[in-house]
Amino acid sequence: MSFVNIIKFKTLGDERGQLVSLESNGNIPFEIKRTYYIYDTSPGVPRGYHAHFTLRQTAVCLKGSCVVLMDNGIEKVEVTLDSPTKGLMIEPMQWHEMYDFTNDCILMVLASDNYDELDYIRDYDDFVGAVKNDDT
Ligand code: T46
Repeated sequence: MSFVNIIKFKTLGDERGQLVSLESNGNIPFEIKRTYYIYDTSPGVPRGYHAHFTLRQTAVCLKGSCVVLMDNGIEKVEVTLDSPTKGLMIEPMQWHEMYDFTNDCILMVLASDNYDELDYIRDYDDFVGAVKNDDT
């Protein structure tokens, strides 16, 4: 059993097409305070390379696909996001790297708080040190 949590969203489809509804404290397990999306990514250029101290996020690939490497300081898991019905939980103290974006990829992220650069751990050694300190 991996530490990675992927939420499968129910689709409300009919003959007109598909619809997915995302609700704070419903199928998204926190109050959504911010939404951002990543698109028009440069070929071969990875993103992320950080963890957050307190932020909770759900990443949904609305179009195309990308790969997210999730790392809790002990275990690393690669997750392919390739469906608007799949939400990857990025919890506090989970290092993440995003890569292999297809040209058409639109990666939407729902976040539990406003943007705050002080919530980022951008140095991998600092991250591993913080994970070890959490255990003691
Ligand atoms: C994350 C992954 C999945 C803002 O001003 N406001 C925002 O809400 C965000 C998300 C970013 N920014 C600024 C900060 C940087 O100057 O936009 C620039 C690009 O952000 P960053 O280099 O952090 O982008 P990614 O793709 O490496 O990481 C982003 C999120 O920042 C991060 O929280 O978990 O996506």
